[in-house]
Amino acid sequence: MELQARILVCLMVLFCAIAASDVVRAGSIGFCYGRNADNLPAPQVVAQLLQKEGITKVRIYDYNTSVIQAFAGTNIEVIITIPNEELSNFQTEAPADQWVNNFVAPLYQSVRITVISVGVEVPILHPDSAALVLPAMQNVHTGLTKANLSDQIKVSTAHSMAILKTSFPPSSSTFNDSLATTFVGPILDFLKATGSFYMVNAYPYHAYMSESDSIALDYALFDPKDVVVDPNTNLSYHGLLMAQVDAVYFAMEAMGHGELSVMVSETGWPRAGDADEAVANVQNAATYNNNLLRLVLNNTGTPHRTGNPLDAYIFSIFDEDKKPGKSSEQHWGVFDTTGNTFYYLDLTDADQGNGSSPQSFNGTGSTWCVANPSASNQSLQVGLNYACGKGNADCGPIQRGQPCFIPDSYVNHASYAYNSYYQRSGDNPAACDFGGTAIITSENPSYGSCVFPADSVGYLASINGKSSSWRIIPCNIMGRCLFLLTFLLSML
Ligand SMILES: *[C@@H]1O[C@H](CO)[C@@H](O)[C@H](O)[C@H]1NC(C)=O
Ligand SMILES: *[C@@H]1O[C@H](CO)[C@@H](O)[C@H](O)[C@H]1NC(C)=O
Ligand SMILES: *[C@@H]1O[C@H](CO)[C@@H](O)[C@H](O)[C@H]1NC(C)=O
Ligand SMILES: *[C@@H]1O[C@H](CO)[C@@H](O)[C@H](O)[C@H]1NC(C)=O
Ligand SMILES: *[C@@H]1O[C@H](CO)[C@@H](O)[C@H](O)[C@H]1NC(C)=O
Ligand SMILES: *[C@@H]1O[C@H](CO)[C@@H](O)[C@H](O)[C@H]1NC(C)=O
Ligand SMILES: *[C@@H]1O[C@H](CO)[C@@H](O)[C@H](O)[C@H]1NC(C)=O
Ligand SMILES: CC(=O)N[C@H]1CO[C@H](CO)[C@@H](O)[C@@H]1O
Repeated sequence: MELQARILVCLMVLFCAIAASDVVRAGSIGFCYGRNADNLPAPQVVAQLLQKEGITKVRIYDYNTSVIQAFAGTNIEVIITIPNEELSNFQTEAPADQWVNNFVAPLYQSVRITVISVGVEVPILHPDSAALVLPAMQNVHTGLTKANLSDQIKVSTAHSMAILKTSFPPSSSTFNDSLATTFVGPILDFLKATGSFYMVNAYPYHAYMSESDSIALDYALFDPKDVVVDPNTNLSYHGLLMAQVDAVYFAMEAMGHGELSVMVSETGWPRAGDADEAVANVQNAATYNNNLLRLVLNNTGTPHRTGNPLDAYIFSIFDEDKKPGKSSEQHWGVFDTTGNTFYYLDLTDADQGNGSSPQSFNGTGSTWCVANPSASNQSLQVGLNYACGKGNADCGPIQRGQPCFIPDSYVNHASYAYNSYYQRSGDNPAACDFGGTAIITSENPSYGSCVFPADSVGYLASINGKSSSWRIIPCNIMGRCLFLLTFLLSML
């Protein structure tokens, strides 16, 4: 081949790689982290759990510092919330600026905060506060703009499906008349002007429970055999959730806002309930959430917006024993408090939307050695004693008052000490054992100002090559590139 031709082919390959990584964005899955419970693991442990599972998005319902800080130094994107009761504190610019400057901006240096949800389902849950939502959104956005953070952090607010007057057929859906022009319209204008998106909490479970005579359970659970056709558009819906999301799209279009995207900020299925909630069971929860994962990660969008990646957050990481209401309300959890799922859940590619994976975190190929969170305290104490004693690990940062002392737990302190020992041994895997209480990870365990040292090239990376972050390039893009390449080669 001529040199020029070779260069051309190389450029072509490069172009295809870049095009693929730019164009392709599959839908992504996040998890809601409800904490209305008295038995949950520490936020730090939860952050480790999500990283271990390859979950890169989380939504919390307040702006609790210690919870947010637990995600520092991870690749997990965090949606934080200004709770409904606090909207009145954000009605003028000064306090919103202050909140952004004193709270959001410092945390943003180490935590990937991506969205601030200003209130949750306000017009339905607290109709009297509806007028507080937009001013608070505007003031927070203004504060972010002044702090140069408005590109990185979007402001939105989550609505329930109850804000729609009708939702079927999706194509005839509209917003509640009494809220449409006064409440929804100005918010949609704001979302458009600020490059944000619409958040909807959509629950086929609730729809089914209130209309079980007209909604088939299989349809609510995404059974492909159960198809519902919108008579106006002839679009086929395999799954009620997709019809709900399209209902929101159509309602927004009716308001002149066809350009906005919808994020499913909550969905899921309870795994247990009262006697009259028999469909709240493990099998249905597993079916719903696995189908949801598959559909969202498959990048098929909704029938009305095919190819428009749909991001969805599964409610919830854990059961919440303090949540009021029927028994189902306390059983939305996917993970038990030891970090195991209650049922099989296929989280493979859960991080696909971002193109990064736990193995490729930060792209450096570094590895760290940390304590296994399921090891007993007693055995961690033994390992800790060895590492900090004979092992000569650097245990200064885990002393009281030092950056890695908090969280004050065996698992955290052992992690730091184990990693120090492991790094000093030159990433020798044999040095990450400690009686089986240690594990090698490619996820940087650093948080806040607690930095876990690492070498630039790790052992795991070099043995299994998992350090690169190539994502799967879907056939259509790959096919297009192969075609171009073949075409190019045929010209040589
Ligand atoms: C923040 O969350 C942590 C962990 O759930 C909890 O212990 C603490 O009380 C919370 N702080 C506030 C101010 O709510
Ligand atoms: C925001 O960016 C502008 C222009 O780059 C700069 O002058 C200003 O100091 C920045 N403000 C803050 C709070 O970082
Ligand atoms: C519309 O919203 C108003 C105010 O929140 C509420 O009173 C009314 O019941 C809603 N209408 C429908 C049809 O949901
Ligand atoms: C839907 O399908 C029916 C039957 O095939 C057809 O008559 C009708 O024109 C179609 N409507 C649209 C909007 O495509
Ligand atoms: C993804 O979508 C395509 C097209 O609808 C379908 O053929 C394929 O089976 C889906 N894959 C998965 C894993 O669901
Ligand atoms: C990746 O991790 C290494 C090792 O901890 C660190 O030095 C580097 O700054 C990190 N890079 C990014 C982009 O976070
Ligand atoms: C282990 O120690 C931590 C504090 O480091 C404590 O919170 C936890 O309850 C202990 N676990 C057991 C099983 O004793
Ligand atoms: C789609 C998506 O969320 N992409 C993000 C993945 O993570 C990188 C940083 O690692 C962000 O820049 C992308 O926006």
